[in-house]
This record gives sequence, C-alpha cells and structure tokens, in this order.
Amino acid sequence: MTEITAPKSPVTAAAFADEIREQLKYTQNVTPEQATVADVYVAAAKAVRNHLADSWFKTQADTVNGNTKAVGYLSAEFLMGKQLENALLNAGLTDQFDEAVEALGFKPKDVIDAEYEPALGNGGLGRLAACFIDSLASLGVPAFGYGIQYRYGIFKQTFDENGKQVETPDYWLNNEEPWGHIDYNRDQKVSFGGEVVEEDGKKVWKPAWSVRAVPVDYLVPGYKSQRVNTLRLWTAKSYDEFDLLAFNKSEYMDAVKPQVKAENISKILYPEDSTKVGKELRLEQQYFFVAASLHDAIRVFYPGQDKPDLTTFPNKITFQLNDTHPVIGIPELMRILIDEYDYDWDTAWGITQKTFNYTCHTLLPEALEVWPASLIGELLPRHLEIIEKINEQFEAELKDKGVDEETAKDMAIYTGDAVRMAYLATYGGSHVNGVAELHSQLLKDVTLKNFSDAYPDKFTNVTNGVTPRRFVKLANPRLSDLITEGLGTDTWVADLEKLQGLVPLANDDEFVKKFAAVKNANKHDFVAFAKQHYGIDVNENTLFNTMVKRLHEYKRQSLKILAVISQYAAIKNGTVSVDDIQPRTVFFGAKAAPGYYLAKMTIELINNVSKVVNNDPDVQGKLAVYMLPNYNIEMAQNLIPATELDEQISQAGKEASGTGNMKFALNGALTVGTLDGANVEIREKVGAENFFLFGMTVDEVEKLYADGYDPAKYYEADPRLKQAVNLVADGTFSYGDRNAYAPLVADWLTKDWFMTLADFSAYADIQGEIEQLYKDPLEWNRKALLNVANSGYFSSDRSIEDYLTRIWETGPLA
Ligand code: 26V
Repeated sequence: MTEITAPKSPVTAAAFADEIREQLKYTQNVTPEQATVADVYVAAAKAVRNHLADSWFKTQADTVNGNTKAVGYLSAEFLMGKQLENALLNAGLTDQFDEAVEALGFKPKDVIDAEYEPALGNGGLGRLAACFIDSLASLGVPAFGYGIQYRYGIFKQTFDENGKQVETPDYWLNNEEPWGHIDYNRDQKVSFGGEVVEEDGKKVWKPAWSVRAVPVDYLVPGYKSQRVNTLRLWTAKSYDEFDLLAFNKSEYMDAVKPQVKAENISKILYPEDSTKVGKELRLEQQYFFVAASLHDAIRVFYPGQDKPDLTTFPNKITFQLNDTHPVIGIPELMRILIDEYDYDWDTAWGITQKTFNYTCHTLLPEALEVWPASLIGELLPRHLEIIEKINEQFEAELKDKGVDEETAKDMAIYTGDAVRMAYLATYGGSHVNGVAELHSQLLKDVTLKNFSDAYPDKFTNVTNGVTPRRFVKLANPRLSDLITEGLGTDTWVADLEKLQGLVPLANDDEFVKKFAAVKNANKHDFVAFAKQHYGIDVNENTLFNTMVKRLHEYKRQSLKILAVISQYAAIKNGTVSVDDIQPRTVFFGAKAAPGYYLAKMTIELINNVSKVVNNDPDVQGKLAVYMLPNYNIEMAQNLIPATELDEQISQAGKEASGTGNMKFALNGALTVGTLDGANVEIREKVGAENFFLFGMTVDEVEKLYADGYDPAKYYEADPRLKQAVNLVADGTFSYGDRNAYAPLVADWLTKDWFMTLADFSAYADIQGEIEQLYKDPLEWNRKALLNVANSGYFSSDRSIEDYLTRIWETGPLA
C-alpha cells in the first residue's frame, strides 16, 4: 500500500488569505472590497475544502484498493451542525484562518457564524450519526455515511404571543452551500410500483416509475488523521424521459407533475421522531436512499465490472442500519443479488445476512416501524415477495430450533397485514445492538426477548458517545485550554480517556478555582449570546440549570416545570426562607413534533410559566425560567459549556441512551437524573457521590404498573405537587382561563403514563441537596471537575472502537 501523503501542505496565513481572495474572485465574483461576511464564509469554506481534496482522493483509493473492510453507515438523518470551524480544526488550519480573515478585514467569529446550520435530523439519532462519521474519519476507518439531502431540514421553531410553538420551513438551500458537491455523473436509478411477472421461470419486476438519485458528496475530515471520508447524501431528480412519457400536448402543466412527484421524495425531513406515521412518502424516502446507496457501493467496490463476484461484498463493506429506517435494504440487497446478478436464494441470503447489522435506538414500542403490507406491495411489489419468503424461511428455522408455534407467531416478520421492520432487521443481519448497557439489556429482556432467546449471540451493546472535537474542543475553548494545561498535552482531543489524568487535580484547590473561573466565563458569554439571539437579560449570578432535548412525555419536561412552579409558589408564599433560596435560572429548549398535542401544550405551559415568573417582582433575582426557541446544535454548543446543572429525568426504562447527558458531563455540569439510559453508566464512571440520583428504577416502575398506578394518589399525598398542579389548573399561567391546560392536567391526574407524579416528591426533595452543595462553590466545582475527568469513556471514538471489535470486525486503513 502506498504511503499516506500529507494533505495539501499546511499553509501560511498569508497564503491562505490569497486562497480566500482567489475564491472571492473566481467563484464568488466579488472583490475583497465588495465582499460581505457571507462571501468570505463561502470563499473560506471552499478554500478549506480544496485543502482536503488530496487526502480525500487518497482515502478513497485506499478504501477501494486496500483490504480493509469499509463501513457504510445507513442513516435517514445526519444532524451535522455548522461545518467551517470543524473543518478548519480537523484540517489544522484554524490559526491560518483567523489571521487570514483578519487580514481581509473581518472577524473570524463573524465568518464562522455566517454559516447557516444544516439541520437534517430530528435529534439524538441524527446527531449520533454525525458524531460517528467524525470518529470514523478521526480513527482512519474507511467509511461512507449514506443518507438523504433533504431540501427542508427540521422546522424552525418560534413562539406566538400566547407561547404556542409555530413551525416554519427550514429551506436551508436558499443559502449558498459550499460543502456539498453534486455529482450528476454518479447517479443511480431507483424504481417504484408496477408489478412482478414471470419470464423464463424468473421473477421480473416491471416498475411503473423511476427517479434519479443524484449523490451530493460532503467531505468528512478526520482530526489529525490525514483521512477524509465521504458523506454521500442523495437528492431526487426526475428523468427527462419520464416527463416525456407523461407529456400531453394539451396539458402542458400536467407534464411537470411527475417531476414534482420525483423531487418530492427528498424534499422534507419528517419531524416526527416516535410515532409511526405510516406515510407512503416516508417509505419512498427510505427505499430511495437505501437502494441508491447499495448500488453505489457495488459501483465503488467493483469498478467497471459487469458481473462482479458479489460473494466478496461483505468483505468490502459492512452496512450499519441506523434504526429501522434503512431496513428495506435487506430485501433490496436480496433483490439485487437474485434479480440483477443471478445468485440463488441461499447464496444471496448468506451475503445479505453477513452485510447488515442493526442498531435499535428506542424502547417505545410505537417507534418501532411497522409498515402495512399493502403499502409495501404497492410501492415495492418484488420486495414484498422477498419479505414473504424471508418470513417463510424464518418460520422454518424457528421450528428447527424448537420454538413453539405461539412464540413463532409473535415473532413473525410478515403477519399477512404488516411488516415489522425491527424483526426483519434482527433476523436479516448479523448483530443487533442497543445504545447503552441498560437499553441493550431491556432489548434482550423485553422488546426483542424472543429473538434474544432464539439467537442469543446476535445481541450486543455499544454505548453511545459524542465527539470531543465539536463538543469540547470547539464548544468550550476555555475548558480545553485548562485541560491541556492540567494534562500538559492536548492529546486528549483524540484520546479522551486521558481526561483521567485530571482526577488528582480535583484535590488541588487552585486548579479547581481555575475550573470554576472557566465555568463563570462561559456563563458570562452565554448571557451575551442570550441577549444577542433572544433579547433576554439573564442574571449570571444564578445557578444555570438546563433541560434541552426533544419534547416527549417520557422525557418528562412536565416534571421539571411542575418543580419550577412549586419553587415559585414556595418563594411567593414564603414557605422557603429568603436565606435558603438559591437563585436559579432554568433554561428549556425543545421542539415538539407538529402533530403531538400534549407536547405542544407543554411548550405553551413552559412559555407562560416563564412569562409569569419572570415578570413577578416577588421572585426577581431568585428564579427565572426561559424557553429558548429553536434548540439546535449551535445553541447546544453555547449553552452546554455554561450549564452547571443538567436535567436527565426520563422515566426509567424509556430513554434508550441520551447523548446530551454525555455532553454536559464532559463540560463540567452536574447531572440530576434517573437510572435510565446512559445515565446509569455516567453515574458509575463519575461516581455516585458526583451525580444527583432520584426516582424509581425500571423494576419499581414495572411493579407500580402491575399494582395499578393511580396518579391522583400522589397528587393528594404531596402538598407541593398538589399546589403546583392546582396553579396550572386554576389559570395562574393562562390569565385566569381554567380550560387552557385542562387536557394536560387531566392527563396528569388520570393517566400519567410516564409516572411524573409518582417521581415528583423524590425530585423536589433532591433540589435541597443540590442547593446545599451549590452554596459551597469549591465542593461543587470539585465534583464537576470529576465529572469531566471521568467522562472520557463517552467519546464517540470509544463507541466506534466498540463497533469495530464487537460488530464490524474491521479497523483503520493501513
Ligand atoms: C423514529 C421514527 C419513528 C417513525 C416516524 C419517524 C421516526 C423518526 C425518527 C425516529 C428515531 C427515534 C429514535 C431516536 O431518536 N432515538 C434516540 O437515539 C439516541 C441515539 O442513540 C438516543 O440517545 C436517545 O435516547 C434515543 O431516544
């Protein structure tokens, strides 16, 4: 194998400034004098991209010609966040950029901020995909991210004058997008509909319509690895001939309908992230990107070969299915092998099963996709046949294993009416993993129990992680410098377990004070950020307490707001003495799925609590609540480093992992949390004494359900809770309107599916402990520092290492 050549040589700031000028001149067509900050951003982005080109070519060549198996990460979402700063860091050009941009008369931060954030994901699952491709490149593992270049990302959130969520479209491509390269010459045809006929004893699919999948390539530079991988996002275009087919001279307007239909496929990211929508367009999206990606991989790894030996396919690339969304890839690969390349069923099955692995990201039964068989039959008739046959083979296999009929029926992949994608993924791949220890255990014990009994060896765990490049080094430069000072080296950025070296420094009061000063400076910065972006005046001499994540009942934003209301009432009524009040600022950030009624009502409630509390002179300087609009990666990068107390308060057994929890711990926030998801492991690593644990365990939750849960009992038992609920019910936060939150209140008192009320007392009690500790800044910060020092495990580099050994059986390029 050839040596890795260095990327286009590290340049001087002056040379880099010239490269930016060249981009301004030849691609932006403006003089440096005419250039706006947006022009400089685009020019700088293109200049950085050029620096990555050689390493990119080299990585691609080594990926195809070497004998290291590549990873294909199939994901309907990649929530990348802004790219420029990260690309500069990974290309080693940060200093040159700063100097060059200043020479051009601009502020580096303004140029970085000028980028429009790409938001092609809903939340945790999409952001995890982005962290994973960063880690794959940083570790030098050959990899492709495969997904969809949606024209509209997750909606932008604002609030109306009543505090209700308003969604507006995120048409991100209205802005020049310098990172993606659309490659019309490497397109793929993806077909839909029609029928299956038999010709010469062979099944032949005669589709009714096709779309053109065109790849848009994004470079994924590794941190100091000299490797640049590819994120290939597909965009849907129509075929001219298709338009002609529909063309009717008298109805010219109708002739463009097929084009609209084709291009609709990649138009919008679905903003739901739990309930199954069962929408035809979503299935079209899934098949669209998966079919294009599988064909692309064959093109890449068997260039120019008409009849490649695809029995070697699983040695070339292993595909990770990011949740059930790409699972249609299993029957698609079977179809490709049998129909397009003439393999027999058994050979095709052997290849397919070896090629795929499945990650499950949920414990909510409603988030496991189940497609109506009629829909699959209509859209992908050949695939439905293949799925039926897979199911027959599966049933036979279960019978051989001695699985009883009743159980086998429960395990059906194809029920006659529906196709269960999680079951198809479990049977059709080699490995299944959950995303935290507890989650993986619950998959084995509950969600996929029968599968785990029948195929115990398939099941494994890979605990999630987050990239330290974006979420420590870039988001928190002050802490990064302090860590480097404490460790005497900056190698921790690529080897996060090195943070352990900070443990002894927790006994060094001077170091702890420096650590506290970093947090205070970050808080100060966030106050300015909040003023600039939200027009609010945050009091920085308060405890910064944050809950940011999607709005879901199971995550229990309700629990937090009820506790805030209770504290508000206590201050107002004087039930808590002035001396005992620890001033606090509570930040919420959360988007609700547009059709999720109770979630949207919870947002409205938080906004109105905020209005009442923040305008009440009785609690001024003691308590403030903000619902920050449009939580996104940029907000995360600014708010997390400034946070002192993080909320991870889901009902035990519901949050698969969480990744925000890891970001906060790594940035020196203490967590108040339940024994759920990765909280369990975070607490183990950082030490129980450095984590505020409260609430029921999974077993206790189970038992309470079994015994019959009555939320009203808890309401009656704790006067703090009763008062908080009453204040919501009596119109205190709705100008006296008692109906405003009636559905929410009724849900709490009669259903309360996620047992918010049952956990309230424990949650309210632990606030006392939190405030007690906060009174002693040195002790608080010592614990916070220990959180940082002991959270190195939660690097996505470690997650990827675990995937490499437990699932993918591959490694870095030689
Ligand atoms: C599910 C569905 C269901 C059908 C409708 C469309 C749709 C879109 C997205 C999803 C994904 C939901 C699963 C998810 O986001 N899980 C989160 O994954 C994180 C990364 O593993 C994990 O940290 C969170 O705990 C988990 O909720």
